Amino acid sequence: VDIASKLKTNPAKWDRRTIARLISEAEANPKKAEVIVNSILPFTGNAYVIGITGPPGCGKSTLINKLALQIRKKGKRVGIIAIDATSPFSGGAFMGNRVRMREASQDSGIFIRSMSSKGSLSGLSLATSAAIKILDAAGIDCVIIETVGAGQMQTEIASTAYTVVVVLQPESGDIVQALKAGLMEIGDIFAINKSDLEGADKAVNDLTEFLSTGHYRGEWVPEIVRTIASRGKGVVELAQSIERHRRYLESSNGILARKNEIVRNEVKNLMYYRITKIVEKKLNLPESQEIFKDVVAKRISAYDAAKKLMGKNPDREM
Ligand SMILES: Nc1nc2c(ncn2[C@@H]2O[C@H](COP(=O)(O)OP(=O)(O)OP(=O)(O)O)[C@@H](O)[C@H]2O)c(=O)[nH]1
Ligand SMILES: [Mg+2]
Repeated sequence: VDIASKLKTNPAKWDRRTIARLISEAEANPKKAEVIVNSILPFTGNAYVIGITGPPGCGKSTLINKLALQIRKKGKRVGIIAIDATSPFSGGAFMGNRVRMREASQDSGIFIRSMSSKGSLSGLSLATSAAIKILDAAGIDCVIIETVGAGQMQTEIASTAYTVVVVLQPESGDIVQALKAGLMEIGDIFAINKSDLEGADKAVNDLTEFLSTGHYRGEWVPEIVRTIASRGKGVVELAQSIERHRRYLESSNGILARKNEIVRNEVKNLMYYRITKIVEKKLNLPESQEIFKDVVAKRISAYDAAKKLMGKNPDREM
């Protein structure tokens, strides 16, 4: 199967069905993901990856919809991956994202895809990295990833994207929440969305004050942009800010540092995945059942059992 040539493309004609199918295959089966990624590797590395994160309901999808259309005006192709953090608490994120991005979904130069974060250790699924590469190899210039920045693990977007936009709304407590979720440290740009609502000035002031204490990574001083996503206000400024950050990274060594961080994170996730598989296999070995009985009977401790099992190689698949 020459996936690469199918995907790699006569730029005039990009095959959405192939992209969609490859992402589905990568999502369903890590072995397939490996085959796909390995075959398209030479064609990757050109797309610029932007992460958009923030608390639930702050307007991320609405903003991405407008941002994607703005980037399209420069003639670039845009891929959007909305990570659906389906949890018992937020059932409807998937539908919400779709509805807010309707305009963008009608643009022939924009490809939108939702992916589940279910079953991942880290919030972003293993398949997300594969999906980014598939879009990249298909000739997409810019990939935007939407993640909900709520839990502690959600800062992984910082190890996935080149530019991270943290979206906040001028609600009392939003900045405090963002602080707790570790979002303040990862934002290259802060969008105070819903600036039509009361409290926007205060939010900007609070944020400016917080940032003046130097709580950000690297030398780049995060920029603050006011937006009203629902009316498309501030979107040009946001796109310009992203472009400034990109130029900053490219003119410093920042871009290489980020690429290293991203690769490290990806390899780490793949290692965890493999180790998890091995642990599961070991737990199912017949000898393991005997070892569990030994622990129940207090002949050995759980610590000893774990050590014993670590030493056993169920097969050579590792
Ligand atoms: N007043 C106001 N409402 C907005 C603005 N931007 C978005 N909204 C509304 O806020 C609600 C949530 O918007 P979404 O774009 O779905 O927010 P989200 O952050 O993607 O939400 P989740 O993906 O569920 O976390 C919707 O009802 C939007 O219409 C804005 O600038 N001003
Ligand atoms: Mg959304």
